[in-house]
Amino acid sequence: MSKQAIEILKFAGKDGAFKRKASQFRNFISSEPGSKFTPEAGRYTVYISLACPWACRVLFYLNTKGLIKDFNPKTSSVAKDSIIDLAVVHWHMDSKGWRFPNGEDPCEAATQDPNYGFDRLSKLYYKANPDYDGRFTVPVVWDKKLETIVNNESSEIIRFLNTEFNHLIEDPKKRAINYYPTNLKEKIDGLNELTYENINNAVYKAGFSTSQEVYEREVLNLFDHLNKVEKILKDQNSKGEKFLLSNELTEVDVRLFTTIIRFDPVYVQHFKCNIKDIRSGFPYLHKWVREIYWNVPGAKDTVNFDHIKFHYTKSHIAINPTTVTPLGPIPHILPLEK
Ligand SMILES: N[C@@H](CCC(=O)N[C@@H](CS)C(=O)NCC(=O)O)C(=O)O
Repeated sequence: MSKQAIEILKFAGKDGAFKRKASQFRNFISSEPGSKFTPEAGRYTVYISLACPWACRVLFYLNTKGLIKDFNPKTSSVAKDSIIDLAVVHWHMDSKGWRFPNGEDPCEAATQDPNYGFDRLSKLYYKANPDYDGRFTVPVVWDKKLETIVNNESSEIIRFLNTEFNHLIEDPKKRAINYYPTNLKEKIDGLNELTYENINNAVYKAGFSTSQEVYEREVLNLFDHLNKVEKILKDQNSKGEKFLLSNELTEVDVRLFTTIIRFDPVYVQHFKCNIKDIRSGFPYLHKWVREIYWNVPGAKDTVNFDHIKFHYTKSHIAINPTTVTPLGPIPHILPLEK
């Protein structure tokens, strides 16, 4: 079997449809009595890829809530007294998964593994569980004290980052940020359900499908739901509210943002999600994504278009065997006022 065929089979099942496996480490950091993983400054390292929309949800929380301090987007360094440490993998993912840069293959904005100097993320998974049999995905929350993975599921990680470290955050404005306020919980959960399957994961389902029929079904469903979100944002706009559920950013905005910011630069061409693009086809989504990118303090630095574009186009060799990365769109995101 050719290398390309194997690469495709990794993602798509026999019916040509992409199926995402469930994450396996599902513990919570909590200050509740009896908790195994308590919130402590300097105890945890978060491993991410700047390319990955799931991992960048977590980076968004770390940076906007001040859990990492003085984040430098060019090097990914953070201040030594940050509450949580950060590790960033190379944008290139090969058949053995994510890896760290080395002398022969440097990578701007990637870091070394700060805990063990591992060359690959897989080694961290095996350190936590020698019998691990899942994929070596980012994000990962690593506990330095118990030397294990706390959680590798972004939707859960962002929940405990939202509340459990607040007492350690110095800046009162950042401490007060609450992306999952009690009065909106139900609405957030409801909208998450719609956006996860039909937008966040749908771009992958369209892009990794190996059958025309599955692709068409998925891409049409995706655009159907982009239209629904566009309508929500239009209604919000007429009420003078900037975001999906209120005038304040919530979890549902952050979860959708990391997908929509990748849409025009990558998903349109690489995942064939090209019925329309965001900038010319969805005025309200376009306004919303730029509002977050340009105006939410700390948001812009969580977006690295080089990592995003290089990762998808040079790692998925089944989709792009030449590994040539398209230059456009230029610019990757338009200014706010256009
Ligand atoms: N459900 C997980 C999904 C994470 C995920 O699929 N991450 C991808 C990167 S975008 C990954 O690390 N893939 C590595 C692989 O499949 O080998 C989450 O939201 O945390």
